Amino acid sequence: MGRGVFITFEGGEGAGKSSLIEEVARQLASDGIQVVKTREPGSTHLGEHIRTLLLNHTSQPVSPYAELCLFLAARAQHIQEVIVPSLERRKVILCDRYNDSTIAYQGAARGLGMEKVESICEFICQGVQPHLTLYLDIDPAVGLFRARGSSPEIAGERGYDRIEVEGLEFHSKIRKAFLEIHEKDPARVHLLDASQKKEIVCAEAMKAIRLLLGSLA
Ligand code: Z5A
Repeated sequence: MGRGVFITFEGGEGAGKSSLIEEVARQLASDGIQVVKTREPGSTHLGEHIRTLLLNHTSQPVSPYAELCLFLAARAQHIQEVIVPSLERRKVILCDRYNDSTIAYQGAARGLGMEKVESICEFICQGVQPHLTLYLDIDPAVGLFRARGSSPEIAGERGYDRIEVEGLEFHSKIRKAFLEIHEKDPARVHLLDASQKKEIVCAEAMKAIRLLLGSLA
């Protein structure tokens, strides 16, 4: 590997990204591979502040354009502080959400336009794109149930964050958008059936990752 490797994990809420990243990191580390686990929004001082602002359910309404700018500000800082230095140190970066989330959530579900948001993401990222994206595909009703054990329709009364609180229709738009992203670029975006048992999802993820690492060796 000349430089590091950048792998992103995408999917709707409760798809199992965080659990999968933990297990993939554990398996790669036991092979002696140096791994960096990171997430968006967050993982920098600025990014964690932005995360609090964005996901705080009690704050004032946020315009979809302001929301987009905040996610991208967190990303720009994350790229400069974490991703680029980790690539230079030849690490394998496992990143929970990146551009595809912005295209699906802000572009499709918030209605700002997938193509427009994609081109803004390209501008912000200055060529820093994942080598591989593992998209965990799941029926949103199943994902939401896993994440919170209840339907989104009653979530507002129970203190979920601003995005979690959105209804099933919103989360269905997100799944449709992720599927479109996968269909547009199947070489980068590898689809995993996230309704399967954790061990099976992880075995399929590791297969794709090992294939990538082998091709870059
Ligand atoms: N967002 C955005 O709008 N625009 C952007 O540009 C970016 C993000 C970058 C971040 O929230 C929010 O920001 C997110 C998108 C938006 N909002 N939503 N929704 P976050 O990081 O706090 O939330 P999340 O990414 O959605 O995480 P999550 O809900 O925790 O989902 P997950 O990481 O995919 O799932 P998990 O925590 O691994 O698993 C959830 C539960 O399911 C847990 O109990 C597991 O044990 C269980 N699980 C996991 N896998 C399985 C399998 N295979 N079978 C059975 N049960 C399982």
